[in-house]
This record gives sequence, structure tokens and C-alpha cells, in this order.
Amino acid sequence: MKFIHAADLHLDSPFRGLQDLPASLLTQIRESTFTAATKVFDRALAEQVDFVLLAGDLFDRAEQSVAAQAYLIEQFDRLAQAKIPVILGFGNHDYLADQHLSIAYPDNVTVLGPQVTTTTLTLQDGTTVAISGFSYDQRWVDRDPLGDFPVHAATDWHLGMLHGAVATGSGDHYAPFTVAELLAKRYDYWALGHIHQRQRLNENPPVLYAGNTQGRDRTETGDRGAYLVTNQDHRLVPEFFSTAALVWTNPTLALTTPNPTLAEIGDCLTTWLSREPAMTPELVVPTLSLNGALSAAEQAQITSGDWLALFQRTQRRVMQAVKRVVVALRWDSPVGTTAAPQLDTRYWSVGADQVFTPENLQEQFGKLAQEPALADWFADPKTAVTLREEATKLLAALAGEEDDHAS
Ligand SMILES: [Mn+2]
Repeated sequence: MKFIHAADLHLDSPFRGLQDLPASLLTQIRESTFTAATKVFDRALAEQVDFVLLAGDLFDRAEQSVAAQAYLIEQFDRLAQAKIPVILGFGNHDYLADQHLSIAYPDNVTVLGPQVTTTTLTLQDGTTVAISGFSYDQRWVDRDPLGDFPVHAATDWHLGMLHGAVATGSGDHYAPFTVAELLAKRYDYWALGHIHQRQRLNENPPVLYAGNTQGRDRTETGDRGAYLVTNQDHRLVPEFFSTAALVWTNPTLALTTPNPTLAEIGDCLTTWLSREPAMTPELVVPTLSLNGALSAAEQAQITSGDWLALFQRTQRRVMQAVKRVVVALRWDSPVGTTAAPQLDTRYWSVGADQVFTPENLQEQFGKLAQEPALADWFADPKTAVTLREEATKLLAALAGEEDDHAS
């Protein structure tokens, strides 16, 4: 037996806040979740696996994009032609909503319902496999679902699929469970989803988060992928394979020269970038540690983004050659202060009048405002007032923080 365990494809993630990059690179970034997912399905076909498990968050949003739906149906068709079944459960990002029900996935696809169900497959060599799991039918599943999972069936193998997080004892919204509960089911493998950093919660039987297939922001660094799992002497052995189309990297670069100039910072960045080319194209968000401060004029160039734009333009050839691009700069301490908070307060009350209305809040918070636990609170006219007060406090706190840094 051989299968693939993937999770958290997050198709059509928007990658906000990167609009200053060259158009071709932006396209590559925006397509990266699709490129990564394609590597999962390519591998399934190349290996002629017996089936594919997708453990939730296939789509980035509950209101899936048409592009993401069309893409997935096309990929499932490829697998259908190769007679490869797909078992999928939806997670907290793409929980079962009306639109899922109207989608006609090909016949090789089994969508797990909101209750724990068990699907049994009989492989070509007669091996029988039971697969148990469920889909989220709302954003949060607060209840531990393990009581609903059956114990190991009378099949050769029994696999569990679960999109969730280990229980912490309070505020658990993602199908909270304990590893002991999983092990008590005596399954041969647990295919987990939800946590984007791949990790192993148990060795034998394997209890694994596959992690996401493509990092979505600077906090999701390093390689991403899925597991190819094979039966080796009656044990299921997972082997990680890489799928990331782009890898996020966050180096810390320290400049020891006292009071460095932007030219020196540029040299430092270029040296770091110009190492041997990256295997997978890298989106670099360096944190710069300076010994001293930049001049006021240079600080302004940093704050406006002008300097980074210029650096990207002059270093484009280097960046293309080594497959690394600096997409943003961060600092281990503030590069300087600006008059922004003072300026902002002039526009604050005008903007707040437009933003903090019950109608706008309903629109901004969308589905969240319709959550049973929150709906009454959002409908209350006092909520807009409360939120405005809280936001004003936050603004004041931020301005205070800026002042602190200036001293
Ligand atoms: Mn996810």
C-alpha cells in the first residue's frame, strides 16, 4: 500500500501586502499555492499511489474562488483517469458550506461529512483500508471529536484523518484532541491537518501534521510539502517530499560598522543574497541589526519604501541569478521616527465615522458576524461605539510607543 497525506493547500491565498514587486514575480507568488498543490498530484500520479488523503483547508476561504474550484476539479479528474481515489475533509478555512454541496467532484472523490464517517477501500491486491474522519461544518469545532471515531475496523489497515490541534484546556476551537486518545484507537496512521509547520506527534504508529504545501507569509519559513506513505514490512513509513514553489527566508543580518549608511546596508544585503543560488526561489525578509542610527534623510527613504524599491531595481539581475528576492525589510530596533501618528490623528475621526457603523462592521466581519456566539454582539449598536473606543486606545498606545522609541 502506498498513499499521499497532504493538508492545508490553502489554494488561492491572496498574499496581501506585496504589491510593490515586479508583476512577473507577483504572478509567481499568487500562483504558488496552485503550483505547490500540482506537485502533490503529480507525485500521486508518478508513484501510482493507491489513494490521496487531503486533511482540510484545501481552500483559503470558505467562499472559495472559482479559480480554486476549477483547478481542484481538473486535478481530481487527472487522478480519476489514473483510478486514484481522493478522500478529503474540509477544515476551519473551507468549512462545509452550501457551495460545497453544489460542486460535482468526480466519482473518485469522497468528501467527508460533518459527522465522523468511515470509508473502506479495497485495493487492487485485495488489501482493505478503512479511513475515518469528518469535515468542519462551521468555522470552529470546539468539541473533542475523538469519541465519535470508531476503534480499528476489521480491515488490514485503519487510518484517521483529523484537522485539529492538541487540546490546551481552554479556548480550543479546532477539534481539540490528545495524542493518547488517537493512539487508543489503535489506527495505523493519523493524517493530521491545521498546523502549518509539519511535525510528528508520534513515531509508531505515525501521527503527523503534513504542514502546508506552500508558505503563505514571512512567518511560514522553510521548505513545505507532503508525505508519501508506504507499507514497509507491515509498517507505514512516511517520507516527506517538497512541494513549495517559493520559500520564505528570514535571515538576521548584523552590520557592525558604527552608524552605517544605506550604501553599506545595500552591500551587506547584496553579499548575503549572492551566495550560491537557492534550490527553490526564496522570498527574503531580512531583519537588519544596526550599530547606531541612520541619518534622518536615510530613515525617510526607508520609511517611504523608496530605498527598497531602488535596491530591488538595481539588484534585479543578482536576485534573478541567485533566485532570491528581498520582499521587505525589518529592523531589530526602529530605524527612526516619523510624524505619522500625529498626521494620522487629523484624519482619524473623519475615517472612524465612516468605519465604525453597524452596517460596515457586518460587512467587514462577514461570516464571523453571523457566528451564533457573536451575532447578537455585532447586532448591538453599542458594539460599534465600543470598537471605536478600543481602536482609539490602540492608536494612542501606538503613538506612545513611537514616542518611547524616539527617546
Ligand atoms: Mn490551515
